[in-house]
Amino acid sequence: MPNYKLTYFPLEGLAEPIRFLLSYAEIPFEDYRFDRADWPKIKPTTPFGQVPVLEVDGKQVAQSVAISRYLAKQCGLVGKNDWEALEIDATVDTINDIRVRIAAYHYEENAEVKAAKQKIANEHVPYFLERLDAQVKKNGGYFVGGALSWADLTFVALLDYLNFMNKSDLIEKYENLKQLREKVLSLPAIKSWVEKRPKAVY
Ligand SMILES: N[C@@H](CCC(=O)N[C@@H](CS)C(=O)NCC(=O)O)C(=O)O
Repeated sequence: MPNYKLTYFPLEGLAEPIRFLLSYAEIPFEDYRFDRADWPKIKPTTPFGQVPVLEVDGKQVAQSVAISRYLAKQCGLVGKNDWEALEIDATVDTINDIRVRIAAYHYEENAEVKAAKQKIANEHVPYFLERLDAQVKKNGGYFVGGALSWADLTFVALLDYLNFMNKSDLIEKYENLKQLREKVLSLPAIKSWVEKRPKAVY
């Protein structure tokens, strides 16, 4: 088995979907969480000045979604055919559209711009969530094809971070998404990861 090392800030954020996938695939990995103060030193050692970065036997790669897709291929979470793989990719892109809307206002420092961005998120995010909830209902309790995929793991892995930024439980009103969260969190490998992971510091 190759040697896996995941480098990220000391928090869940964009690394957590990767950690969920590594855990689900039962791939042992070094979960390297550096001190924020060390970032200026680490940044130039990464491929594009951003983290997460995965190293596989010393080879580095960036981009959390691409890394997740790669790991999902290794543990059979990419759908039964190319069409399902496409639907899974599209779902992950929608999940990231939600994250981008929320992060846009969360990280904005100018009060006026922040309020405007929050207004956009307040309109767009429920619109997307309602449709994702209906998608899960239509697909037998999962996002795609009535079976677990990396879209399900990605969604649940990112939820804590999204809820933290949004200061509320985003899926409170969405029964199908809530059931999906319970289903993913009760998978033995995910349950054991969530129990043992460091407490997130955002
Ligand atoms: N599209 C990239 C985005 C990576 C990203 O935005 N990383 C942030 C942390 S969440 C980062 O490295 N920020 C520090 C910097 O840019 O200096 C991914 O999904 O991996």
